[in-house]
Formats: sequence, structure tokens, C-alpha cells
Amino acid sequence: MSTIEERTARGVSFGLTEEQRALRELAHDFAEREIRPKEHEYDENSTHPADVIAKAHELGLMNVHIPEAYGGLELGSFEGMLIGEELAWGCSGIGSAIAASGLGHGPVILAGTGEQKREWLPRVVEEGQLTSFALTEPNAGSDVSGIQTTAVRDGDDYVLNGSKMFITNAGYASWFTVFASTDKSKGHRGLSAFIVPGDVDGLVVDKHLDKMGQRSTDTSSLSFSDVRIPAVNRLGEEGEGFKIAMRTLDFTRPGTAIGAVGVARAAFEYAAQYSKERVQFGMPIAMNQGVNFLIADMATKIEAARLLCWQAAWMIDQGMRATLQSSYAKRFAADMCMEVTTDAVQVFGGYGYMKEYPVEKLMRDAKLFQIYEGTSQIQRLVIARELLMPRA
Ligand code: COS
Repeated sequence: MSTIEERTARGVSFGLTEEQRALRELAHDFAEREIRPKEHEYDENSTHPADVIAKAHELGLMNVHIPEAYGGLELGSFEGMLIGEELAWGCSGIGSAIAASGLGHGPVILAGTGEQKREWLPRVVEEGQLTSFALTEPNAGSDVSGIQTTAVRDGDDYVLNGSKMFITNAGYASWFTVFASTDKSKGHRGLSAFIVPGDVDGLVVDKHLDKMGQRSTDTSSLSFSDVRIPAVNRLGEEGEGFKIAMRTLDFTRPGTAIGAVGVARAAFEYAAQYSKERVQFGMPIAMNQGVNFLIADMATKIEAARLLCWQAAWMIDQGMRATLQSSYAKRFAADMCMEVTTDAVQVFGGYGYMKEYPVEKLMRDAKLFQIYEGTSQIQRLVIARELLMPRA
């Protein structure tokens, strides 16, 4: 038998260090004080939470993976889990607005040259610039290789034409990572990634989209008409865009999955509390097995999803390839969140269906986890391929 210390030294431990506990507490207090009081108003009006984002930036709760060399905190993926769960527990619309900037500049951290990192990352740290990940198009969602936006080389520049859809924070981003085709005949091997400043001529944020849930995250469509950017803004070589996108998503999917855990936990807490207060047939409904088994299942699923997220994050922090584990986490946590929030509405009965009670919003917010950053079906596709036809 090994001692706890020995097991920890080998790298298997569910305990948090003092610093990790303090970080989680900081994020939780922030969610309670700054996010929860605004979540309903911002959801109702679909307000971009600029004030909350500014405070999160000030406290060091966003853009946390930027390396120290560029002014960042260089926190691990695991630390991102601790923050992400709490912010989404506060409100996943506001939490996503904060987290999505990490997706926007993730490709620069992963694939940028030293010069590109020096140019673009310190602005995020010092000025709190928001960044945005422009991959999806009206006709290319799950099928990334079907991207139709083009980038044509013209001397020392590229000229971009096309459109993007469902782009998070697009209306407020200072710059974008944009994926475009530099050679349509090559399919996914013809895609390339570019850093595109938000104020460049020909780039238009077309429309703020009116969503069912996570309404305080801005989601907009974009169009590019002869947008000219210098060739030095290309990330990686021509044709490497698809792999840059996939590697970015491998890193960010556990971060999205942990948001689902935060939402489910909020729903569970409301439902558990309500089940102890609501009296029917002369006793709290929590005394009914039909209800308390629901509560037990909700809690169990939340724990399981968190562990999958932590596992994927731990692997990423060890420098291991975590495509399979990221998709396990994203698939399970997103579907779990939909189930748990639906059950929370059930525990509240008729009241749960009313906007006046908190679980209605959580159920709307939950749905998006099954769609963005790869649908639950795409996660299953990745899982099946990784298990049955593993890449070298
Ligand atoms: N890391 C590195 N390389 C990867 C990779 C990964 N995670 N996944 C795939 N690749 C490589 C493959 O090895 C293959 O390489 P070669 O060109 O050398 O053969 C190439 O990329 C193409 O891979 P694949 O054949 O699997 O591509 P598909 O077109 O079948 O698409 C899916 C793969 C469906 C998984 C991909 O398009 C996807 O993730 N879609 C969902 C997109 C998404 O999440 N959108 C949300 C936008 S952000 S809100």
C-alpha cells in the first residue's frame, strides 16, 4: 500500500493545493458578488457584460493561459478548470463571454512565432483586449474542411473574402483568429489561420444574433470584403489551419465542458434546496424517493463530469495528446448538463417553468453546451475515431 504522499508524488491526486483552493475561492466570490447579481438582467436584455469582463481581467480571472514571457499568468489547463466552473456557476452567458477570449488567442499561443506572440499577446494582458475565434461559417459548422472564406496571396499581403457565423464576442473583439482557404483544391489541407485586426477595412460585424440561452455572450455574424492583412499575420504555414483549429479545440473543449459542470451544479443546488422546502402531501418533497433519487443522480453525474474535465486538463498539463479525453469530457458534461437542468426544472414543477425561478434560465443555457465547440454528435465521432481508428 502506498501513502497519500507517495500517490500524490506519482501524479494521482484529487486534492487541491493551497494555491488552487485560493484560486477557486477567488473565482467563486467573484461569481457570487459580480456575476449573480447581473445574470438575469443581462440575460433578459442580451447585454454584453463589459463591466464584469473588465473586473475579471483586473482580478486575473481571464486569459490565464498566456505565458509569463508575454505578461500572462501562464496557469495550467487544470487551474482553468477551477476558474471556469465557478464563473459558469455564476452565469454561463457571462462566463462564456469571459472564456471565449481564450479561444480567440489560443491559436497564437499554440502556433504563433515568437514575434507574433510578442506583437499580439501583451495587448490582451495589458489592455484587456478581447479576441475572437472565427472558424464557423453559414455553410460550414461541424464540417470544418468545408470552409468557403478565401485568403488569396497578393505580394506581402493576403486578401480575405467570405463570411463567418455564430462568432462569440465578435462585436467586441479587438482582433480575430480567422480560418480561411488558401487552396480550395486541397480541402482541409488548404486551410490557413490568420490574425485579423478588428478595425481593418472591409471587415464588418453584421448582426448580433438573438439566442435562446447564454444570452449575455455576444454571438454575431461577420463578413470579409477584400480584407487585406499582411502575410506576417499568418499562423503556421499555409495549409496548417485545420490542424491549428483542431489542436486549439483539444485544449479548449475541457474548458467549455467545465462550464457545463458549473451550470449543472447551480441547478442541482437550487433543486436540492427547493426539495427540502416544498411541502406536498404533508412532507417536504425531498422525502419522496421519486425526488431524492433524482437529486442523487444529478449529484453523481456532476461529479463524474468534473472528473472527466479534470482528467483531460491534467493530461494537457502533462503535455500529453488529449483529443479523446477532451471529447469524453465535452460530450459527457454537455449532455449531463442538459439532463440535470431538465431534472431541476422537474423538481420545481410548475414553478420551474416560470421565468421568475432560476432553473428555467439554466435549462436554456445548458442547451448551447451540446452545440458549440463541436456538437455532442461531433464529440462522439471524435471518440469513435480515436478508439477505433487511432492516429499515430
Ligand atoms: N489534432 C491534430 N490533428 C488533427 C486532429 C487533432 N485533434 N484532428 C484531426 N487532425 C488531423 C488528422 O490527422 C488529419 O490529418 P492529415 O491531413 O494529415 O490526414 C486531418 O486533421 C483531418 O482530420 P479528419 O480526417 O479527422 O477531418 P474531418 O474533416 O473528418 O473532420 C472533425 C474532423 C469532424 C472532428 C472536425 O471537423 C471537427 O472538430 N468539427 C467540429 C468543429 C467545431 O468544433 N466547431 C465549433 C467551432 S468553435 S465554437
